[in-house]
Amino acid sequence: MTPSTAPHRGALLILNGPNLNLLGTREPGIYGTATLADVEQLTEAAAETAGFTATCLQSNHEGALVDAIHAARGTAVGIIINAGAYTHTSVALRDAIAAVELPAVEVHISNVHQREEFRHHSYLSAVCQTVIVGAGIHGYELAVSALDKSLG
Ligand code: DHK
Repeated sequence: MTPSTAPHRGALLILNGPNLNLLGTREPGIYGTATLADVEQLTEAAAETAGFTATCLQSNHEGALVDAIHAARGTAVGIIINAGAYTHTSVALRDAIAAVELPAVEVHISNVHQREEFRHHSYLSAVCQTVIVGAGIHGYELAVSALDKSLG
């Protein structure tokens, strides 16, 4: 029988940080009305189409995000991360991404460069292969596409 999906290329870890559990009701003028479940569904679908599986995790806790990145080593082939506000504060997340040596894509739903000055700097960008901002939740699909290409 012909397989109905692309060959399995491994797992992508999809990480969402603080306050992203509130998507759908949180500042909809900035973040839109889609929920975290919607984001995870569309990312899983994009991953599956590209031949990956997706493991989704959201946490409001920095250490839980660090632990998830550590656990990705050996279990995932790439990481997509919207670290929320930790993007602008967390050396720990930056060091975790660097430590596991997996290709990572940083996503922000909003265009952080059009927003407050404190959102313009990211501790993560320098250790991520790709940065996607301002594409709304479509940014997560673009992130899958970026990993699809780079992982060959
Ligand atoms: C999400 C957040 O929670 C903010 O703290 C970031 C990002 C922007 C986003 O656009 O997805 O500054």
